[in-house]
Amino acid sequence: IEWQSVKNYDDILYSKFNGIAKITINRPHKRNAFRPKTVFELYDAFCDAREDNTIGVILLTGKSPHTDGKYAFCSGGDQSVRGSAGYIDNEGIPRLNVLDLQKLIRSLPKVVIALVAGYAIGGGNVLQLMCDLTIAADNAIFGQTGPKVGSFDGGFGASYLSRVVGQKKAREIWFLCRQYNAMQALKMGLINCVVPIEKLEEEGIRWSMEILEKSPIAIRCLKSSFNADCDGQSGLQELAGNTTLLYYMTEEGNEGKRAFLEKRNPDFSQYPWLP
Ligand code: 2NE
Repeated sequence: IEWQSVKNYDDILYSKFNGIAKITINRPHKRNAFRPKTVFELYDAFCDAREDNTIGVILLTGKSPHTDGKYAFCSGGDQSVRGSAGYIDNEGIPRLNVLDLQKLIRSLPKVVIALVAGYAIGGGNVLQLMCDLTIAADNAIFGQTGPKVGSFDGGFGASYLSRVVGQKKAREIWFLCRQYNAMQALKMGLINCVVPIEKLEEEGIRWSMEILEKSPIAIRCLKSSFNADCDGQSGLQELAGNTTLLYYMTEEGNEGKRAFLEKRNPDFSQYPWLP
């Protein structure tokens, strides 16, 4: 695969190839923990991939291994910049901007696949959870640490996690703060499959290519339908946005617009009231 770099960032790498965007958290010395800047850069890259209509699948991964040989997808919020009201950016402003990133990954109408090698811990586990699919290497380790380090994610990190692995398991994960290996994560339904570490990206590309053969509108409607089941009014907004999109693509919808612009009454008589 000849990945084409799209833009230079400080904390992430961003490249594209044949309908696939790859976003890599690039702070291996911190096990790919994110600071506010990392999250702003991730947000920017995800927006670019959302807006690019040649891109159908986005891979999210972490730069690994570090020079000590250890792998990480992401170890959550960078505790060394955590202040009294959030993670402090260069201007001294406390932020929890990863919550905006979670919402973006959830709602963008393309498939996001996490490729997890090594640690997906704390906010890093929540990030992989937010992705539509997760492919893990056999060395992957998952877990939450919030109650140990004075934090928690009571949003998607609790509610969606419990939809994915069930209430009992989600409570276990948060209350005990244990680490789970790839096979345990697979068994609890937290991830989709486990592959040897050297096959991780190859498998991600294989899944992406299979998805890219499918109908873009069917995939986007399915993603918003899955979201609507859990996401209340914002889930319904996404789903309904797709019905409006499809309506705009019809002759019937265009008759309304044309009539307005031509300053005449619309004529919908030729369009049936389907059963
Ligand atoms: C990930 C884990 C288990 C890896 O352990 P190990 O033994 O392989 O590595 P080590 O030595 O702990 O880490 C290597 C270097 O990375 C830094 C460490 O401080 C260390 O730095 P040096 O001593 O070499 O200078 N590092 C690792 N994770 C970091 C982090 N999150 N922030 C800053 N520096 C980090 C082990 O490293 C670990 O348990 N990490 C902490 C995991 C954690 O508690 N994350 C935050 C959870 S809270 C959160 O993410 C969150 C939330 O709850 C709600 C909203 C938003 C975020």
